[in-house]
Amino acid sequence: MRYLTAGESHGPQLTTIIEGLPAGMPLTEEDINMELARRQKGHGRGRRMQIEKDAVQIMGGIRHGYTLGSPVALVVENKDWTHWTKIMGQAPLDSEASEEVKRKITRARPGHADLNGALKYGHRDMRNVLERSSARETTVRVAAGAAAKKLLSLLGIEIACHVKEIGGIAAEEANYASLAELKEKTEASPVRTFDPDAEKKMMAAIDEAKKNGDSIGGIVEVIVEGMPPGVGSYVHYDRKLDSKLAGAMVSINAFKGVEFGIGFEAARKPGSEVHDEILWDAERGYYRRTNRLGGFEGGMTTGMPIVVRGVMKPIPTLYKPLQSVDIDTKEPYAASIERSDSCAVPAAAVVAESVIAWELAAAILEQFPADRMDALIQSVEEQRRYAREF
Ligand code: EPS
Repeated sequence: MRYLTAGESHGPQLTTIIEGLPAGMPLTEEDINMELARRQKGHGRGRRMQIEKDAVQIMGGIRHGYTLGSPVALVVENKDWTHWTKIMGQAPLDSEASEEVKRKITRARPGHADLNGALKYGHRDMRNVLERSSARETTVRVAAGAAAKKLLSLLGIEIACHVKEIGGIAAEEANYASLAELKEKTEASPVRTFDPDAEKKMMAAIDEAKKNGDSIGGIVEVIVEGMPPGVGSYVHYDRKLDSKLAGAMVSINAFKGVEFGIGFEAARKPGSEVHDEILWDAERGYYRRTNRLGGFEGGMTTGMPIVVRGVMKPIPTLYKPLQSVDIDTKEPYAASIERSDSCAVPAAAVVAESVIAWELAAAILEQFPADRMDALIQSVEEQRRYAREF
């Protein structure tokens, strides 16, 4: 299964085409819109989110609520486009159009794609870079992830996300009885966190950053329950499923690092306190006494919950900008100021959940028969039975 996305932040729409979903899978616009709405929320979002109300249109691949096996095309319109039709228009500009029309950008923002993207593609106007490198694109990554989440849920696999840390304020360890409880609590939180004390402090930190013209980052966690064991592979580097998850996490705008289970703590502990003892009983089959490795051994799922965290740096667009250089004059200048969010970590948790769901669904479709949803459900069930008795 694969997908591509197209579209600029202030262009007419965002588009994705998904290829490889099995036929006969139920999928509706509501399934996708629910996820799009989750991504729009969160304390710290800027004014753009008041303009947009993201809603998907299914433009191909689905009939009467079920996938056909053909590519699925999804579109989300940018409401803000109506204000940008001149600046972002597709038709050539006539010669007397003023420079003002282009809203040209020549002062790169440190930490953004602006300068590297401009010199790679030869853009003297860095708007050509920032319009595509903007995290607005994650809207349709979440739409694609919603299709993946639907597939996982039909296979009895559940996924959730929450915020562990914002601007150096860490939430207490989340003690939840079920993913349903984790979701209920964190979805009700303006910063998508489980710890109500940390929630207040995180919100205050975001307000403080905003007041100072600054931005803050954080850590998000994705948890997956119900993955059958033995998905992925140890036989070659590019089939290790944990490495695909790591790549997907760092592919999210502003994400700089990934951890599984106890993560970097493993460097500070002896092996006896890192590895998970193996047990067996007739009902569960093989399981681990602990889950310090976060659901993976040897690039394959163990059947234990997958626990993966991603680190998001602060958004590089600052209202109090850092020093930069104007690429036309080479003079030092303050970087350009674009409207932005002071903190998008709560929204980024939903993006992380989406890209992880995508990689897991893709790995399942690679390993099991993938043309028909009914056949897929049967073979994943058979894998679970086989693994229990192995
Ligand atoms: C973004 C800048 C802001 C954010 C945007 C990401 O957009 P604008 O420049 O229109 O104010 O709101 O995020 C989204 C639009 C979104 O849907 O998440 C950036 O430069 O990355």
